[in-house]
Order: sequence, then structure tokens, then C-alpha cells
Amino acid sequence: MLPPFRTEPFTDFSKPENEAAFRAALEKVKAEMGRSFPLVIGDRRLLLDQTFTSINPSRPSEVLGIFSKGDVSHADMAVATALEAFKTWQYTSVADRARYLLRAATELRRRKHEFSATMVLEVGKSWVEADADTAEAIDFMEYYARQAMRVADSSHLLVPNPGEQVGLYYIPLGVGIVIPPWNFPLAIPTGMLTAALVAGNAVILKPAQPSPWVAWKLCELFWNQGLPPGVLNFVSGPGSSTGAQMVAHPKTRFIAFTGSRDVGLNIFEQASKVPPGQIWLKRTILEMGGKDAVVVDETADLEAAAQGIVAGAFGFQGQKCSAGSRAIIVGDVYDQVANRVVDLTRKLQIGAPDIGPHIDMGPVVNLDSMQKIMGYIEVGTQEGELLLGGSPVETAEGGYFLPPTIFGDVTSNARIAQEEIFGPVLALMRARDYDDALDIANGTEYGLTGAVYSHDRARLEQARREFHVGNLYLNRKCTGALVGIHPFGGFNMSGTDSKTGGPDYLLLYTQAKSVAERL
Ligand code: TAP
Repeated sequence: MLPPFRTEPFTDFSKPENEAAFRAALEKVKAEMGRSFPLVIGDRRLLLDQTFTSINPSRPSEVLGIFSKGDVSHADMAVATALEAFKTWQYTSVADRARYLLRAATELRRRKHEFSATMVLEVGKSWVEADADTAEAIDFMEYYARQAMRVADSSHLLVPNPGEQVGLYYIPLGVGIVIPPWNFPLAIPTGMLTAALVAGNAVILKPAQPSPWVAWKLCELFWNQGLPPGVLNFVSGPGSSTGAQMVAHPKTRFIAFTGSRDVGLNIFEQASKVPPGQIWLKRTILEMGGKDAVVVDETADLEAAAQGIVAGAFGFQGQKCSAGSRAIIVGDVYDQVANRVVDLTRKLQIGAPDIGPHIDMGPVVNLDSMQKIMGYIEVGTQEGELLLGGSPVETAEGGYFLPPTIFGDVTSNARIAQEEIFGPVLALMRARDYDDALDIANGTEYGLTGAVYSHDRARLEQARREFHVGNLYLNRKCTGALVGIHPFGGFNMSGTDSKTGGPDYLLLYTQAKSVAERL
């Protein structure tokens, strides 16, 4: 009997003891920098000659870890190994499988700051953002352990049939490839792989190249719980070759992917092909990008709206699928809200986040990302009025720092209002009235998150009906979904709306078997 699920509390860094504990964790993690990491396929640990490095984006010369660069042969080896492990893992009891998750959650809770500190160094998260990422990972473990026990035997949901004993069982699929992005480098791989494992599948984790260290620590956490070899394999390497090979492999049964629209579409297409030797249709669980909007009308609490816009646009440097990169404000209050958003944004502290909890914004993840975002800032100067930011923040150590950048009077068809930038760039847009604001909000190919600030009941109800996003927030910011409370996933080009952290999520990793026995 487990206590009811509760979300993991966040750490209060204003308490000196919490700050001290986090600083100690940073020191511990820094002392581990520069090690080499193998692929782990079954009970083989393969330290390869071909490697790539994980670096600290605040100080790019700082090498955090050296990772083996798996190629297509390792992809094939991993699928074969996972398939072998699946033969027995699929028959372990759901209670046993759930216990691995619960034990991992206990250890992660104990080593919480160590994992968060790793994210501060590897992807430049602020302390608060890293702490929330770790809390979400713990939540996924606890939540899916409970869900698995709830759904595995769903026979009680059937209508009894006299003379027959009937059953409905959600059984595992087979070998799954888990392909996460780097931006929630702990929570997202944890969510996908714990759901897959607890449902009875064997998994290969292919971490995103900017964040293999956090992913390694996550896998190690599970191996430490005594997970049988081959049930969870770690294959670092390029997504475009090693990842693609696993997607295409005939023995791969499903792919759980979170990442960009273009890569998601490519996986969708490749997974739909049936190579020789494949006897199923691959399942794809695809969570992709967003171009999320915050709508503000003239009845709203404008201070709350401005604060929500700033938090949603610039938290983790705007590198969230849920980031509110568009603020759509009705004409009457546009200037007032725009001025306040600029004022609040000016106060954000930028710097290497390992300095302390007062840093609000760290670097963007790497040079490619910085250049891509600068390209959009260039486009933005043609498409709107630059109100704040715009040029990189120079540091002695060459970190990838960009300032929060705000463009005013951006039109709805502008590229910076349509395309996902995935950086600290906010487009302010002037709407004629509330209906126009909702039209603009719905006017992209995405549909992930959205927020509305209004005190007009009829308009809030209208947003409930008409604002076409997977996660709608009324009178609050558009980021910060909690497991079990705000099931998360988007419409249209934001993906397959798989609703992570929701009551139906686990079913995606299973297939239902109906059994009837004549008595
Ligand atoms: P991507 O560039 O799409 O990479 C995601 C993952 O796919 C990485 O592990 C990548 O490996 C791998 N990959 C790349 N090409 C592949 C291929 N051809 N076959 C198989 N795997 C391949 O995204 P990202 O930059 O890491 O993350 C940012 C994106 O994720 C944004 O668009 C953001 O909106 C989205 N995101 C969405 C959500 C939800 S829930 N909708 C949540 C978080 C992030 P490499 O790193 O080796 O290239």
C-alpha cells in the first residue's frame, strides 16, 4: 500500500542551510568533471575511441565529461541486447517493476542537489530551474509506479459475461528507443524511460548530445537498483545516425521522442516504413515544439500579467517548449503592459548560474544555438521594434550568454511570431480586441501551451473552448506544469498530445490483451 501521490516540494534557496547544501553539491560534481563514460549495452561497458565532450556552456573550455560516440553497429547491438532482456523482463510482476522506480525515487531525493548541480553545469540552468527539473523527475518515478499498478490488470472495467471469465491486461510492447532533448535533461528522459520500463518494456536511452552527463547519472541510478542487464541500455552518439538507425531497426517496437518539430517529423516518417523482418507497426510517441502565447485583455490584473509574461518568456533563457515567446495584448493596455514587461525584464540577473541562486538567466546551451537565436534576433530587427537586448553578453570565459530580448509591435505573420526560436526572445503583439487576440494566438501550426489573463468570465470561458492548445492556463503563467496535476502535451505540430504525467500516459507504452475463458 503506497501513500497517495504528492508532488515533490521545491527547495527554498533563501534558507542558508539549503544554499550551503547546494554549494556543497556543486563542489562534489565539479570534483567529478572530466571522466570518460562508456556505452552500456547489456552487461558490456564499451569505452570507445570515438568520443564527444560534454561542456559547460558558461565556460565552454570546461570539459565535464568525455562520452563514447556510438555508431550504427552499437545501435544494432543495443536493439538485439534489449530484445533478449525483454524476453524475461516482460514477465516480471508489475509490483516488482514499480519498486525499481520507487527505490530510484528515494535515491534521487537523497541526491537531489547533486543531480540539480549537474544540470547547472551541463546546460546552464539556474538553481531554481534545476531544482524543479529534479523534482519533476522524482514525480515521474512516483507517479508512474502508481499508475502501472492501477492499469496493469484492468479486468474490473469489463462487463461481466455469465459463463466466461474475462480479463483485460495492458501488456508491454517490446524494445523501445527513448530519445530526449537536452532542455529538461533529467525530467524528460526520466518520464519516458520510467513509463517504458514500468510497463515491462526494454529500453535504449540515446541522450541528447549537449546533456549526456545527466542522462548517464540517471541510468546509473537505475542500474544501482539492480535492474537486470539489457533492460536499460545507454547508447550515446549522434541522433542523426545512431539514433536514426535505432528508429529504423526492424526489432524496434516503439520510439518515445521529445524534441524539435523537424526531427519529430523525420522520426514519424522513418518509423512508418516497414523494413524486412519487421512484423508490427511501430508506435511513435512524439512531443515536439511550441510557439506559445500569453493573451492579456484590458480587464486583467496587468501586474500579474507582466510578471507571468516575463517568467514564461525568459525562464531557462526561453529554452522551454512551453516558453511564452509571444505576448498578445489588446490595444488599450498594450503600452502599459509592454513598458512593465521591459522594466521587469531589465532586473533579471544574467551570469554563470553556479555563482549563486540569485542568477536568473544562464547561458544558452551551445554555440549553434546561440548563432541560431542571433539569426532570429537579426530577423526580428526587420520585423518589430527592438525594445531590449539584442547583442550577446561578452564574458571573459566566452560563455554563450544572450540577454533577454524583446521586440514590440510584431505582426502575426512575422517569422519571429511563427517559428520556434528556443531562446530568450519575446515578441509583443498588439491585438485589436480579445477576439483578435485569440485568433492571433491560434494562428501558428503549433498548439502546446497558452495563457490568458482576464477578469471577464465570458472571455475565460471562450478561451476554454477556443484557445486550441494542449495546456491552457488562465490567470497564470504558461510554464511550470506539474506531474499528475497538469498532464502535459500539445496539439498540431506540437506532437501527439501524449500527456506526460497524466492518467492515460502509461497506456501508450502498452498494448491491451483481452482474454476470455469459457467456464
Ligand atoms: P532535437 O534537435 O530535435 O533533438 C532531440 C533528440 O533527437 C536528441 O536526442 C537528438 O540527438 C535526437 N535526434 C536528432 N536527429 C535524430 C534523428 N534523425 N533520429 C533520431 N534521433 C534524432 O531537439 P533539442 O534541441 O534537443 O530540444 C529542443 C526541442 O525540443 C525544442 O523544439 C522544444 O520545443 C522541444 N521540446 C518539446 C517538449 C514537449 S513535451 N513538447 C519538451 C521539451 C523540449 P542529438 O542531440 O545527438 O542530435
